[in-house]
Parts: sequence; C-alpha cells; structure tokens
Amino acid sequence: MSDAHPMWLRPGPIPGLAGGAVLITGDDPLLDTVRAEARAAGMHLVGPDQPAALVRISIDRASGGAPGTETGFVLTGDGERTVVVAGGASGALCGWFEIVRRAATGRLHEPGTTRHEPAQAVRILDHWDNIDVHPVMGQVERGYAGGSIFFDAGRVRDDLSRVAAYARLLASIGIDRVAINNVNVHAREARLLTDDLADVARIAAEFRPWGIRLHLSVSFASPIVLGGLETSDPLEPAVRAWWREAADRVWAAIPDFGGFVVKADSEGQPGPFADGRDHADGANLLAEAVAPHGGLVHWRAFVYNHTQDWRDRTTDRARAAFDHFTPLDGRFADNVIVQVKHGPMDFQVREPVSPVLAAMPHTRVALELQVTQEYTGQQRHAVYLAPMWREVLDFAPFGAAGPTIADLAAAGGGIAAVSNVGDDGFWTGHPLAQANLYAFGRLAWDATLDPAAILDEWIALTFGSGASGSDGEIAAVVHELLDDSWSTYESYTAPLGVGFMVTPGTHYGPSVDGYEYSPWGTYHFADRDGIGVDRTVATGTGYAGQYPEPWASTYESLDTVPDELLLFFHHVPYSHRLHSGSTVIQHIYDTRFAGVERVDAMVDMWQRLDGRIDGDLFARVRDRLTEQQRSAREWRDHVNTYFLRKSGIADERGRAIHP
Ligand code: GCV
Repeated sequence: MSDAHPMWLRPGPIPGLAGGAVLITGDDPLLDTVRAEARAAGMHLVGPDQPAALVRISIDRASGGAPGTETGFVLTGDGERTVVVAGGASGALCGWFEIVRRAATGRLHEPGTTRHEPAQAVRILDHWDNIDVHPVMGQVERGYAGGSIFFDAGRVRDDLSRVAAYARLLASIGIDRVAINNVNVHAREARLLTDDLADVARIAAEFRPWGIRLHLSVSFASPIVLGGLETSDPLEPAVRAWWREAADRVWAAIPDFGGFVVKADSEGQPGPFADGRDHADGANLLAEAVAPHGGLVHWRAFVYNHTQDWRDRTTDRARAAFDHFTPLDGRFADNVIVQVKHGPMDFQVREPVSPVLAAMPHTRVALELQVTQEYTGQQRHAVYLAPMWREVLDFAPFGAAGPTIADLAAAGGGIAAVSNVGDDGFWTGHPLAQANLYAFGRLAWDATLDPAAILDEWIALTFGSGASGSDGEIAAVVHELLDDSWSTYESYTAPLGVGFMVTPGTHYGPSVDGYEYSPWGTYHFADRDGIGVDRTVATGTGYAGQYPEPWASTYESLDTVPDELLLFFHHVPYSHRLHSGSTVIQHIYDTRFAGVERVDAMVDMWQRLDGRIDGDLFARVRDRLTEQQRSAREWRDHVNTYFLRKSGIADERGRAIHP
C-alpha cells in the first residue's frame, strides 16, 4: 500500500470490530477482498460452525431476503451482531463498507433491517489525466492535486500502489467504474487503446479486486491516427471493422473492460461532423464495436461553438447541447450513454440544471458532475460541493409530482463525475476536498442522503468522532467550516448565476471581463445600465423555452425566476429589486463583503485546531485557507469595483470600494 494519507479509510483495527469473529460464506475473488479487509480491521475469520460471529456476510441471489441487484445487500443488526445478505459478491463488499461506516458513526449493530442498493446502476469517475505533461494543462487537465496516479515519465507507472489504494477507497463508496485518461485525447494518449494495452491491463488488475471496471477515453479519429485509414466516417465499413478489431483486442487483454468515453466535435476534438454525420452515427459506431463484449459508450453532450463571435448576440452556448442532441433522441444504441454536464454551460458555481437531462426519454442519459474544483476554487478554496449536487439531483424538471434528475439518471445512464485526485500526498491538494470525492460516491449510491449527514460521516471516518472516542471539537470545526462553504464561495465570486468572470485559461481568480470579448460564448453583457443574459423566449435567446413546464414559465418571468439564477436568464438594470428585497447592485456589494467575512471566520475556526491534529494536515489546510482569504478579498474588490465603476451607484452602507 502507498504511504499517502489514508483519506476516509484509516488503517488499523476498527474499534467495535477488532477482536471479533467474522463469518464470510462463499467463494469469489471479491469475497477474498472482504476477508482481507476484515482481517485488516482486526477481526478473525471463522467457519460456519460458529454462527454466533459478530459479523456474518453471505450471498443469496434468490431467496426473499436477498436484494434485487448484485451490488445490493440487506443488513440486519440486533444490537450485538450484524448480518449482511448480499445479492452478489459486489454487494458483499459494499455491505462490509457499510459496516465500517456504522462502526465509525456509532451505529454498529444498530437494531433493525435495512435494504441497500445503488440508486444509479452506473457510477463512473472520469479522470482527465494525460500521460505526457501537457504544455498548458499540465499532466492532469483541471487537476489541482499533483500529477497522475496512473502515468509518469511518458508511460503507465511501474508502481501502481497508489492505484490499489485508490481502488479500495472508491470501492468503499460504491464507485464501480473509472475512466483513466483525459477526454481530450492527445496523440500519445490515443495509443492507450493499442500500444499500451498490456500496461492498461496492469491498471485494470489493480481495480479488479475491488469490483471496479476500467474505461478508456478514445479519440474519434483513432482509425486515422492509429489505424492509418483515410477517414473516420462512422458509416464507412473499414472504419467499423477497425473499431470492432480494436474493441476485440481490448477485451482480449482486459476481459472485464467497461467501455469507451468520447468527447467528439467539442473544443477541437475530432468527431462525426467531419464526414457530415451526426452524434448518433458516431456513438452507434463505437456501440456496435463494444456491444459483443457487453461494453458501454459514454458519449459526452458537451458540444458547442467555441469559436463564437462575441458580437453575435443570437448564438447562445447554453442552448447548444439541447439543440444538438434532442433531435437525435431515440437513435442511440442501447449501450450508448449520453453524458450531460449538470448545467448548460460548464460547471459554474451556480447554473440551472441542464434541460437536456429531461428531454431525451428514449436515450440513456447520465448526469455529469465535476468533483475537481475547476470553477469552484481549484482545491485551494474549501468548498463542499454536495449541497450543490443534491440540488441538482432533487430538481424535478416536470414539477414536483414528476421524476427528479436522480430518477431520470437512474432510469437511464447513471452518474459520472470528474475526479479530483492526483499523486499529492493528501490525494486532493486541499485535504478537505477529500469530502467531495466521498460525497460524490455516497450520493451516486443514494441521492436522498443529506449532504450534512454525509459530511459528518466523512468527518467521523477521517478524523474520528465523539462516538468512537476521539475529538468532538475537530468534528464540530470541520463541519462548520465546510457545511455552508459552497454558498460562501458563491457569495464572493460571480453573482446571481451570471457565471465565469474568471481568469481566462487558468479559470482561477477574478477577471470580470476576462471572457467578455472571447470566442467561448461566456458573456455577462454588463454595461452602465445593467447586467445579465436575456435567455427568455419573449426577447432573448429562447433558452428558457428548452425547459418543460413549470420551469419554462418560472425562468421566463422576472416575477418567478429564482434570485440566484436571475442573471443567467435575464438582463436587468442594477436597480432591479430581487425577491430578497435588495437591489441587484446592493446584493452584489453586500454578498461580496459578507463572503469575505465568512472566509475570515473559516480561518479563525481552523486555527482552533492548532496542535490537535496531525501537523502536516493542519498546516496544509491553514495555508490553503490563507490563500482562500487572499483570493476572496481579490474577488470582492474586483467585482465590487467593477460594478461601482460601471453603474456609478454607491454602496448604501458606504463601505470602501475602489472607484
Ligand atoms: C477536458 C471545460 C474545461 C476543459 C475540459 C472541458 C470538458 O472546457 O475547461 O478543460 O476539457 O470543459 O469538459 O471537456
């Protein structure tokens, strides 16, 4: 195992379990993993002649007590012992980790029977890791935690101990698939599909004992760049044959391989448009190749014009995915999953939920989240994202009586997220960003979990809790620091859903006009009178009309649009009064000042733990909070000054802005 921080799986005997007997019945490599975990927790394995074991784990696929899926399990506690009956070996592994969670949170052997199964059948983490160090993006695109855990020095690492540790962590939160390379597939990385297969198989072997399948991002132009063909036209027989052979070779090397992830005709990546074909043609080409092996194709819907003329007010990037994909509904093969970012733009701190997620009833659609904090502080700011994700998952596109986004994903393609780990000793750069990875797995398993409760669970596992005899003060501080941190971050960065205003390229720190005259479709249209993007049907780009009712009307009208999304949907004067009672301009000033005060409080909170937790961890978090404090001030002053200068409207409270 690696010597990196253990994240939420602290090593050594687990209080309450250590010293006890465990009976694990059945024969499966995953059950051997469970046995090893139980031993590492300090338990001793016993045979069936000892039915009084503290923990009993078995598989029963058929009987009434057994859950419906391989990965599900029924857990029964009687106050003194726990019994897990799983639907399959992966369920037994998940059941074991539920016991570990219960031990950490003081609920071991809690009386009663509960049924557990993953809400989302597909729970995949995407890595944006490159093999080579990219001249602009570094090794991990939008990675804020060092280099790749998979690749080093131009190839797959020899030492994959970090991957083994990672696989264990992911299994403990129910992740079942990992795509190991960037969706922007550069020339070197394209060859993972061919020349590097033996090495990719070594990575897959690290994931296998944890029930996790490996996926690869592939270039749509592979038949050209790897196969020497003249075209990658999806309707061309030679292209189809090339992909079939490529898939056969992958599965020959990795029998439990999961499938391909594809970013096509997006931000310069090749795709079917080159040959006049559409995204369904492209996705189905790959689907046909992987189908004989039971493979999946994750085809991303992140398609828009990134060479837009900023003078052109009729083109709206927010509309693009819907306009490209919804006409194709019903044409995608059964093993294609259309992977849709949670918002229509790009992982901003606040966006409405993408209307595409509700507009393709005949397609398997997956929700894509971003655990890596590209636009949410880059793991230098403490930002707990689970409350945002929970809002997305709970969104009911057809109104309260209809399905939620979590339901729609569960009925289709499941859930995906961009991972936030790297070879950093704390895995995530900011140690508190570990909570986001943990929370993603937990919400993918059960979208009804309360983000605050997930946070407490993570804290208990990571730092210990009052219940397991350690420091309640640590738990209280970490909880207070993170619980509301998404809203804190929102309050000092881009206001009222307008988005971006970040430094171009790096996407870190304020630059209000940084993207205003760029080709990326990311504008706020601030002038001396007002700000925001008119996306109404009546007078704007019509984006609001991509929603079903009641949301189309809700977003269309200034009377009903939620304050936090006002500037996403409307261009309004600075004097426009929000539902909160404040004007837009005063809201901007007030929230930016309040946001900085909240960050100051976070710094003070953490200081209370000086000397009470591991020194390296304390120092790393302290240093990051210091940077967050500096950056929050920078945000406050840029944004406030910019709008004071534009609007000429003074702060009602007369605070120092820089005119
Ligand atoms: C992997 C944004 C990011 C890119 C990322 C892209 C995507 O544009 O800035 O780095 O590319 O999203 O999701 O494909």
